[in-house]
Amino acid sequence: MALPAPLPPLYAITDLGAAHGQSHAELVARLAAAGARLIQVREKSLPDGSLLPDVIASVKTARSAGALLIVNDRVDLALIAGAHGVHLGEQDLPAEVARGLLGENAIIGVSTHSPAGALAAAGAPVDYIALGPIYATLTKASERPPLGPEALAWVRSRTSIPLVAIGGITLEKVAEVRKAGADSIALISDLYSGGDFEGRLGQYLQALSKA
Ligand code: 3NM
Repeated sequence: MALPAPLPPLYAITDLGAAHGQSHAELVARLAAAGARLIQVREKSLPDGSLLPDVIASVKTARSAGALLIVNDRVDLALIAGAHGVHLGEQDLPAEVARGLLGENAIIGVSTHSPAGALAAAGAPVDYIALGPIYATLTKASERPPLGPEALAWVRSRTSIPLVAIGGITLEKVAEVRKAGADSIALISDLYSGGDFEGRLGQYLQALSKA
């Protein structure tokens, strides 16, 4: 497992909806230049064949900028592109299977949606566990109620595995989720919604350096 310790405190996720015609790779380049060291390419719509060249370019860009590039859901694309790792949702391949395909050096993360689920996932061959939604989010259509930072704290007190907080995180919540035990915070809407995501990312890095 090739996850740096500690996990970079900011986990930036690409969103083509916010990209105004840019590719994932262009977003990755801008996120990395602004200081992101852990970046996920998240693409829920495009078919594999269309996405592949963009993932390959994203990996190349991230590598040359010294950032880690994680592919959401698609283990095959991560493997072909030589990504640093993959982030698995509940409907994706099991972590054991992804580990078998990607090897010991790959970074494998999983989404979990309850404190008990997060704790159970800590027994799988994964490098980090994402828990969410911590707060209400419009980015991911789901019936799930927000778990609150106390869910993070519950998991933190029971396992030392790196924890990523996701869902509805804003700049104002940084101190709270860090205090609850999040090693890293994953961001989509609050990064892009104001239009100047590089500036926003800088604000996050500054807030995280103190929290
Ligand atoms: N996964 P935003 S919440 C992609 O609960 C994703 O697992 C979640 O986006 C989970 O920062 C979420 O805009 C959306 O809330 C995160």
